Amino acid sequence: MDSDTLDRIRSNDHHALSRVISEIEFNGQISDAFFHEVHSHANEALRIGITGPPGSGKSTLVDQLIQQIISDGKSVGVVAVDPTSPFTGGALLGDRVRMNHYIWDNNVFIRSMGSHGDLGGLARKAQDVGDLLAASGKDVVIFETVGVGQGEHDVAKAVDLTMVVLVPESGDEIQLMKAGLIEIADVFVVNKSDRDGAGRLAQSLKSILHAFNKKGKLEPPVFSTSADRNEGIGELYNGLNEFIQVMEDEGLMAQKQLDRHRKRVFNLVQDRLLREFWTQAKLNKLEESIHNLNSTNASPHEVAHSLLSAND
Ligand SMILES: Nc1nc2c(ncn2[C@@H]2O[C@H](COP(=O)(O)OP(=O)(O)O)[C@@H](O)[C@H]2O)c(=O)[nH]1
Ligand SMILES: [Mg+2]
Repeated sequence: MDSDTLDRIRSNDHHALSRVISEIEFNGQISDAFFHEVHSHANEALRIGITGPPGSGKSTLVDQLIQQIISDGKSVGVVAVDPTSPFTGGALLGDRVRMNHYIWDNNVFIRSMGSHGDLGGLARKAQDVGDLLAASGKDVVIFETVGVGQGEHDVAKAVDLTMVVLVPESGDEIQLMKAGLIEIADVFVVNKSDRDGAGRLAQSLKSILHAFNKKGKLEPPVFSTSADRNEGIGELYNGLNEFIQVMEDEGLMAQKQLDRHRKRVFNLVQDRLLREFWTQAKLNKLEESIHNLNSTNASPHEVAHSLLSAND
């Protein structure tokens, strides 16, 4: 990546943005110096993660939020993260339709990103993509993740606020707790409020959240929407802004950002060390030791010890 690319990112060139995001997605070689520059030019974009079961209406909700954000005079970058997709660059079908809708709008950038099986790297990628969009001047960055497992937990590490979208069909509260969604959620949305059971779900969620709330974390508010009918969206948008204001006033946002920063440095160091350690010679040695399992009595500890003491 050269300084021309950086200038283009900073001048909100969506083609350049898309190109660099592909590099990040496919683990391209981007220098630390480039990321350093990007980071130093990143504004204070608010980073929001939106997760929930497939079909709960996340994309519909994001579309409505985009409208709210641009009516508010702000710009937004949306990245649909699909951890299950080995997808090659660009967009999932639905997102391509969305993208076309805004193709001439400099205030809205939308694209998709797969994880390519590299789940652990998702948090790092989301952080870098967030910086990139912030450097292009976006006021809000939204990551939409399919809630199917580890993916949303990775993305939650890269955002200021995680919104979990549920629907009356998404199962009972016990399942929710098992999935660890209560741990990562800052805000809940009960979508498809036009359906039976939505009011009941919102009520029982509220009482659970009240009972289980941890110190040092605000009790997550629960919003009710019907995204495809544009109902409850204005209330959700205003409620989000109020919630964020409280987080800021109480110093919780700053704390969260510091924690994120610390963790990010930690992960970068860990990634680098692992990459540097596993040279081809060491990988070969490991394979040899596995090959000889029957003839030697080397324990995994012994093999690890010898690899760690090797010089190549
Ligand atoms: N009844 C009802 N359907 C909705 C609502 N919001 C979205 N949908 C529909 O639910 C389906 C899945 O929505 P989508 O946004 O693609 O869900 P995602 O997989 O979570 O991104 C689509 O057919 C939407 O039109 C809602 O509030 N009520
Ligand atoms: Mg979707």
